[in-house]
Amino acid sequence: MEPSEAWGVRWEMATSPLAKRYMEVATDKQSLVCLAADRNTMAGLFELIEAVGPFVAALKTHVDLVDDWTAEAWAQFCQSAHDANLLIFEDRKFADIGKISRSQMAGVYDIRSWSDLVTAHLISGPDIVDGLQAGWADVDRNGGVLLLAQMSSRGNLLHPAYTDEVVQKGTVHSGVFGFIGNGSRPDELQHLRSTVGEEKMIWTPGVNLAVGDGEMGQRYGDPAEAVLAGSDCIIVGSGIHKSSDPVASAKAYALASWNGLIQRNG
Ligand code: 5BU
Repeated sequence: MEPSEAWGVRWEMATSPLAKRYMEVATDKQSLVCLAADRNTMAGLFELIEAVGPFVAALKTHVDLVDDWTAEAWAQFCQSAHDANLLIFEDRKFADIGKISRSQMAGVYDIRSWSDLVTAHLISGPDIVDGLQAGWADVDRNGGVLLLAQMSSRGNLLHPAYTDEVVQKGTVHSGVFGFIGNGSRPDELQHLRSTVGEEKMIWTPGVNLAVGDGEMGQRYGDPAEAVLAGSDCIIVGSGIHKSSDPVASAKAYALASWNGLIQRNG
């Protein structure tokens, strides 16, 4: 199937080359799954990406939770992600003023040099997006920002009026790739999609085939329902990396997400 057929209006309206790249890979693999690779050792990460890389469309990292992190091992890990044709998304949740966020793209982890996407809160104002874009520009790379419009965790403070303002400011900024939405609540997602419009991506954590409450306030909704409600990518962590059979789980999430997309555009 061609991406234009699978994605319909989202493909037509997308202006971001990164979004088009993601939709192409997702169509090739018939998977709208972003793997949240939350393992604490480099060996665990390598094992995971080698097993499930073919069944996911993007890789989400938390570079600062790895116990035995080294720059060399990380570069190799990023190479494995490229080999599997994955965009690399560092879920850093930047929140500082623009110039400091720019500097935080460098530092020990040098996020600007290997990430294609990063998350940011808009709590400090819209200049954070320019700061992050300047970070990529400093190393002659392009990237996209996913703004947290909603979160999946219980009791979070991203209230509807805040969400609407994030969307208002984010939809008009070319450095914004899209928004993080709450995958656990299809009604919230539907509202988010109606305010975002058709151009920008909405990616959603808080999805699991076992719907309900997760650890420490995490909430889970059904992956296909999230896509039907307007999500373009389901972010799945423990549903895959803690599964007794990560490959079978990755395939199951891929199938659910792909069916959701076909149904959405059907
Ligand atoms: P899980 O194991 O599928 O619950 O992992 C979810 C991942 O998504 C994890 O890496 C979180 O940091 C990330 N996440 C989230 O769960 N909820 C949010 O609102 C945001 C990110 Br933003």
